[in-house]
Amino acid sequence: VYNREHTLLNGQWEALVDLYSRGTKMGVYQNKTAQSDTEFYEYKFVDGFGLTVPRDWNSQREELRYYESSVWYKKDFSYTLQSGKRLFLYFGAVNYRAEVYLNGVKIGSHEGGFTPFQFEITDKIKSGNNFLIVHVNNQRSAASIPALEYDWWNYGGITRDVLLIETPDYYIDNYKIQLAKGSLTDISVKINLSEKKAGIPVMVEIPELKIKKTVSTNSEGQVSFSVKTGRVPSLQCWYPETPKLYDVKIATPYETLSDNIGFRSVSVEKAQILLNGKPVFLRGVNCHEEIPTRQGRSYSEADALQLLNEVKALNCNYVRFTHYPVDEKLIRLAEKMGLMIWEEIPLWQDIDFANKKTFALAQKMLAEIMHRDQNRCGIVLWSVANETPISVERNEFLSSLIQQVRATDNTRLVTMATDKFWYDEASGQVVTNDSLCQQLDVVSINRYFGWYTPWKTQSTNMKWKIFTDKPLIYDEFGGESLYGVHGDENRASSWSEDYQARIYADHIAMFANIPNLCGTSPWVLFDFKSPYRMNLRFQQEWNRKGLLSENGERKKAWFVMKDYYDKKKNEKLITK
Ligand code: GCB
Repeated sequence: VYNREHTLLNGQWEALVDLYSRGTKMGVYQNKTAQSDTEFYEYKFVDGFGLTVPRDWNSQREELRYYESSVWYKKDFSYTLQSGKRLFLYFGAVNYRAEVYLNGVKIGSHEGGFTPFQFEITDKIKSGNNFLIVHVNNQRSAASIPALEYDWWNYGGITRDVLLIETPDYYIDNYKIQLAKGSLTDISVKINLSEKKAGIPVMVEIPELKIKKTVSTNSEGQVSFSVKTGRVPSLQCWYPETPKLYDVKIATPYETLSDNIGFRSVSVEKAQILLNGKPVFLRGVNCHEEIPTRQGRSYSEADALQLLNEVKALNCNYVRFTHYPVDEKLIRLAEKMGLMIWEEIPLWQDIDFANKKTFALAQKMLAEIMHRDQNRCGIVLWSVANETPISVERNEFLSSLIQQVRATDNTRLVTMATDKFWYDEASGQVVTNDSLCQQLDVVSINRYFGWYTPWKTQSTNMKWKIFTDKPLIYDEFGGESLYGVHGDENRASSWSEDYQARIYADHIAMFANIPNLCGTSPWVLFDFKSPYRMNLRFQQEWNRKGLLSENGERKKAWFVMKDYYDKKKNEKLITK
């Protein structure tokens, strides 16, 4: 959407805090003012008393820090839509529920705090002044995704950009331009126009590759073809070290769009992950979409840069964005900076897996994010869940999502994070009972030895033979420390940098025992806000597992991990 003709509706919006969510009953969306002597309204938006969009409300006003309920947002804007044009209202994300009203009339609603949504408003926009009202509610519920409890802050509000997008009457509805599966030279192009009309010429051009091809739509309004890239100039695949993006143009007689698209292939061969056909080790880190110093959601380009600079400083070639889809700005910047990306929907731990509505919601979230990021070559892994408890319902639910990923996108890998494995003292082996992993391309495991799970033996004695026919990512490990605290490296309750660093050293020593290890991502880049963390001496509502403190100071464990990645980077990977 950012490459289309658009107007940002960001900035100051008026806002009403509605603790009991009475506003719908009261008709707040109509924004009425008294017209007669007997009339009155018990709500009124006032200019100057508002909230900034995009941004969570918690970090904007002290009294909203713990707020979990409704806020009504209002924006006045003036617009004149030329005849023959169509207009869409697009939200990057609203956490968690949104009901949208234009000029007093409901135009739609959306559930899910981290994915984009849009409504066509061509017939609803007035020439001149308009008012937009959004009812946002971030109350947690058992049937939601995520559900009632999760280890991060429930930042509410219109947290990402709001755009008005103007298109011609007959517009490019979708384009997917990526390397064809299994090829390092052929680019597959799939384009849909907004209506089912045959014979409309669609041109695709990649000037740097001297590619220019025009194909007419079929009766479905689609074009689908693949182009061979020539030898001169030859296609330069996207690599973390050389994250090449090409300028791509798509044109119909009615509009021209352009995007920066990179081309790479990611696949699995036996127990290895291959990037452009070559084995790759994912040197990653887990990253929440939070700016710790502000205690708020990241929302701007500058925020994205701040987070990703720290990912790069650790010598990473990969980032796991946890536990929800992040802003498109972060994804685009990560790709530009040469980071492979794990993207995940927030099916975190206890989800109502037996609930059909929850399942439909998960399907929709997955579809929304896979659609938004279909052209982002940086994304190599789609994750369907994190640490969910095993049950028949969970297995059916997640298995369907795994199939959905495969049916939508066969050019990336599917995974999920599981913590259902443990060390068996009798056999000296690490074992698992999570059979769902058989369905994945990549098995990803989370286990906090030395923190939640005390070591039962020296880390180097532990034998690993888990799904040895598949690549394995050690996806979460670590422990807590408060920056600046030094103490006993053998005592968890010292909360010391020394104890945390020891956990890292022990894990790194153990990694040599995992034959199918293809990547690691410590938990977590920065200390982050979490209601789970009530130790007032060391935590004060901060999860202290950061390699960096909330102020960006490097803890001892950061240096241990950096040293590991420096060595890993120079290691030659041989095709097994
Ligand atoms: C986990 C979760 C992550 C938590 C982390 C912790 O296993 O996946 O969301 O924040 O542990 O710190 O407990």
